Amino acid sequence: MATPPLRWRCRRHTFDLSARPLVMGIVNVTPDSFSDGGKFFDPTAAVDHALKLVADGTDILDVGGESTRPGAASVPLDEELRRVVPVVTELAKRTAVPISVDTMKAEVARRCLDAGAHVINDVTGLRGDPDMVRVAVESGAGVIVMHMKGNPQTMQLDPNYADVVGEVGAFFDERIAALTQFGIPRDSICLDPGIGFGKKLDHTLTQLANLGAYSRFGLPVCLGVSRKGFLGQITGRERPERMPASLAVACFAVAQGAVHVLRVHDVAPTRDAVKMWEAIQPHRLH
Ligand code: 8Y4
Repeated sequence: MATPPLRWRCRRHTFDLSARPLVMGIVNVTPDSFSDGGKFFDPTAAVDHALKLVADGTDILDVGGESTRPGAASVPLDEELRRVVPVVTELAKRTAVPISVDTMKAEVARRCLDAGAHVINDVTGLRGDPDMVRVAVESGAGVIVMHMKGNPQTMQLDPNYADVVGEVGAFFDERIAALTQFGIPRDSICLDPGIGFGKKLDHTLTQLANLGAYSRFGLPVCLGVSRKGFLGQITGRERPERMPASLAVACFAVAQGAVHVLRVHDVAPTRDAVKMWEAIQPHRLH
């Protein structure tokens, strides 16, 4: 059966997701990742890292200034703006690669879109800030609608589901209906099962084994597994040693044919894996 074309509209850029999955490279702009050690945040290191990801073949840069790790403290608006806006501004001048902004704050999204960003990656699924939907509508930005049970402070306390895939699918149904009603074009929406966001190991493995369940929406699906805790639970490895497991899971997801955007730290190996999948895929017999 021929698969229909799949496109993702993000302002002046439209991604073609029929041919191969996109690689989204993670650019963390937090003091623990890049800092001059003083009062003033130095965007140079973050920009240099992002440009390295561009050289490695990233299709999108996901710039974030607020750690969303379980239990992480929230970052005040002025501090988040001070971290990400200079980085997005500089990147928009120095690369044509589309930029995504990982934020829960409408004002951060708006300022980054003004600086040239294309995508809002909001881990609350645009439920966190009441102004976020308006920012998305007015800008025409692509939006990543991620599932999270609870909030970053509470999500890993004791998440429970009767049917995790069914509940996340119902969440997508509700969000797509609400967002399109408010004027966000359907073809600008990308869905994300939110790996590790209010899920125990069993929930994560169930989602990863059944990603095809989210294909019924006919929308792109983004997956973020890179270096996450569940990989450590299975392999016993700490974060710096989780690249091979991250890559393996990304490949298993892509091979299911149900993932279109891979959010990763390690762009170069992921890009190689995608190239290999792209070479093999057309040789499938009917
Ligand atoms: C090392 C450092 C290991 C950080 C794990 C982490 C997703 C996301 C995050 C995701 C989308 C993270 C912002 C969690 N995860 N956005 N953001 N999908 N769309 N933790 O899965 O990477 S932050």
